[in-house]
Amino acid sequence: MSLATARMVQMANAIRALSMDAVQAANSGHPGMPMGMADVATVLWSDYLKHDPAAPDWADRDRFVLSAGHGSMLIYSLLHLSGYAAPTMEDIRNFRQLGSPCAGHPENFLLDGVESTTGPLGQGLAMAVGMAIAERHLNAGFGDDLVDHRTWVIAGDGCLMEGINHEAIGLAGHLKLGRMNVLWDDNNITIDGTTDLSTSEDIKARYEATGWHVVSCDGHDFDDIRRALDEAVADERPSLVACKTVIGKGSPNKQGTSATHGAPLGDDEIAAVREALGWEAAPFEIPEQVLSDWRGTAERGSAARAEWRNRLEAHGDKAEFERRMAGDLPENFSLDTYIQSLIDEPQKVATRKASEMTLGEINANLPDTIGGSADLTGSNNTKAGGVGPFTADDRSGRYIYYGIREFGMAAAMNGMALHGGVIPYGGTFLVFTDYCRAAIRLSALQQARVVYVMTHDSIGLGEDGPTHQPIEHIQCEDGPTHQPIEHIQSLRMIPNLLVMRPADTVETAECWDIALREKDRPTVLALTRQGLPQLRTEAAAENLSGRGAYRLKAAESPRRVILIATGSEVSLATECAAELEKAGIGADVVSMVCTQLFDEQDDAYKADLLPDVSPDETLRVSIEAGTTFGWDRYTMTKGLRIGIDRFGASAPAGDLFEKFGFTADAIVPQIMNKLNG
Ligand SMILES: Cc1ncc(C[n+]2csc(CCOP(=O)(O)OP(=O)(O)O)c2C)c(N)n1
Ligand SMILES: [Mg+2]
Repeated sequence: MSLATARMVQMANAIRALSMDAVQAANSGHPGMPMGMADVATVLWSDYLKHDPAAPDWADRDRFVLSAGHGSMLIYSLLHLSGYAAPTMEDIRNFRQLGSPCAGHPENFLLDGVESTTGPLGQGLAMAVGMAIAERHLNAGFGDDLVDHRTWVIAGDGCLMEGINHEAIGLAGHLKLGRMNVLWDDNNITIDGTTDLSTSEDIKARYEATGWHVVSCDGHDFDDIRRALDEAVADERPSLVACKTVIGKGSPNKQGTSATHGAPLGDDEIAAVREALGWEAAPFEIPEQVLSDWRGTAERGSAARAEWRNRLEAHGDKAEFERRMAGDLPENFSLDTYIQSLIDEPQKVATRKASEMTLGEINANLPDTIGGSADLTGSNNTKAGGVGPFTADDRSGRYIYYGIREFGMAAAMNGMALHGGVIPYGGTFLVFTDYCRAAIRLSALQQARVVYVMTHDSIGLGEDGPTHQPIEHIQCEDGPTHQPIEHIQSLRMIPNLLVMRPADTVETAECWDIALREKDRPTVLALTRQGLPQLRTEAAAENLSGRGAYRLKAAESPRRVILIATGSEVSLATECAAELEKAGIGADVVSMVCTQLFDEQDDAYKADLLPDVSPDETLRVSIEAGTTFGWDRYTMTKGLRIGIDRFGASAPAGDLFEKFGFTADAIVPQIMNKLNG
C-alpha cells in the first residue's frame, strides 16, 4: 500500500470511528451506513466535491445530498473533518441530543453544508433532481463563469426501492441531467436483512432504461472508486455509480449484516473494530496527521472559490446574480398596479384562471420563477407569461412538463428552492396533494419557498363560466375520486405551511404576492375550477389576505351572525348575509383566506374579527365545501359548521351544491334555527 493510500485509509477510518463512537454515546443511531460508505465518501470529498468549508453558502459549490439520511453520522463526520465551523466535536459528542445540530437525521436548517433534510427515504435523491435542474437553468442565464457545478447523492437500497425513485430518475433521465451523480451504497442489506428478502429487481437495468449511465465499482478500493467517478463525470447522462460495499465495514463480527444498520455496536465490538483497524485514538479524538490530511482537502475548493470570486467581481450580472441567490425579489417588483386594474374592471373567473392572469404578470417581471404541472397544464393554468419549456436542449426554459409524477414534482421543487436562485411553482389537482404530501411536509420542515398550485379545489368542479380551457375533461361528474373533501383541512395541520383559498381575482393576486415574499415558507394555493364573482371591488390600503382573514362585509343590522367562509364559499356567504339582513339579522362576512396567517395576528385584530362574546349574542358560522373537522376552532363548539363530511358524488356542479346544501336557501334556515334555539 502506498503512503498516500495508507493515509486515505486513516481518513476513512476517522469517519468509521466517529460514527461508531457517536452512535454508542447516544445509544441510538446508524453506524453501518457511514462505516460502509466511508471509503467512497472520502474519495468523493477529498478529490471530487467542489466546496469550501470556509464558505458553505458559496453559490457555485457542488451540492451534496445524503439521501440515506439515517447515515447522518457520515455527513457530520465529513463536515467536521473537512473543516466546517460546525458541527464541532462537542456537537458530535451530543449526537441526537436536544440542542445539538447533529440531529438524528440531517436537517438543512441546523447545519451549513447540509443541503437538504433527509431521512424519508427516496426524497433526497428526488430533491437532487431539482437541484440539478436549477443548476442548469441558472447556467443558461449566467453562464459557466458563475454557475458550473454538480449534484452528488449518496443513496441506499431503500432510496432506490421507494416508488418516488421511479418518478425522479424518469424525469432526470428524460431531461438528461448529466451533472447529477448518484452513488449507490450497494450493500444488499436493509433493516429486515438481506435485500433478497424483498426484491429481485435489476436496478442497473432500470436506470439504464430511463436514460441513465450506470457504472459499478468496488466501494472499498480507492482507485476503483476514482475510475468510476471519472467515468460518471465524463458521461453526459446522469450517472448511477453502484458502489459495492460491506455495511458496517471494519466491524469484525457484525459487518455485512443488518445488525450494524441501526443499533450501537456495543463496547466489546467497538474495541474489536479499534483493534482491527489499528485505530488507537480515544473516542472523539482524531490523530493530528489524519486531521491535517482532512483539512488539506479544503484547499482545492478554496482556490476554486477564489477564482470564482474574481469572475463574479468582473461579471456584468453580478448584482442580479447575487439578488437571485439571496432569494430577494427585485426592489421594484409589485402586483399593486395589476390589482388596481382588477378593481377597476372586475372579472368573474375561476381562481385558477385568476392565478394564470397573476402568473402572467409575475413571470413577465420576475425571472426567478420556474413553473410546471404534473400533466395538467391546461387545467392548472400554470403556463403563463410566455414561458417556454425547460428541456434537455434548452435549459433557459422556465416551464417543466413533469409528467404524471406528482410526488417527484414536489420533491424536485424542494430541491430547486433549496438550491436557490429560482422560485418553483407547480400544479396538480388538490385531491392529489395526497400523492405529494410527504414532499409538501418536507417543504414546510425545510423552510423551502415552493408554491403549490392546486386546482379543482372542491365538489364544485363544474361550470367554468365564460372562460374556456383547453382541457376540460375533468368535471364534477368525475365524482368522489377527484373531489377533495379532507384535503384543505389536513394540509392546514402541517406546521409552517401556508394554505390559501382565495375567493376572487383580487385575493388570488394577493395570495401570490404573499407566497412569493415568504422566503421561508411553502404555500398551497387551493383554486377553483368554476367561475367566481369578484367580491373585492374597492382598493385596500394593504394586502388584506396577508392578515389571513378580514371582514369583507360588516353587518348592517345589529350583528347576530359572523359568517366565516373560504374561497368559492365566500360569495355564498355574502348571499346568505343578504338574506339574513332582509330579516333584520345583522351578519358579518369574514373571508378566511389563510387560517395560519390569521392565527399569527395579534389578539386585538383577532378579537375585532371574531369577538369573544357568547354564541347567543353572535353566532359564528363556517362555510367551506370540505370537511367540517376542525372548524370549531373558529366557530366555537356552539357555532354552526356548514361543510361536507362524506365523499362527493358524480353529478353536474349545480346539482352537487344543491345536494350538499351549499345554497343560501339551505344554509339560512339552519342559521335561523340556531338563532332561535
Ligand atoms: C420512507 C421511509 N420508510 C422507512 C424508513 C425507515 N428506514 C430507515 S433506514 C431503512 C432501511 C434502508 O435500507 P438501506 O437504504 O439499504 O440502508 P442500509 O441498511 O444499507 O444502511 C428504513 C426502512 C425511512 N427512513 N423512510
Ligand atoms: Mg442497504
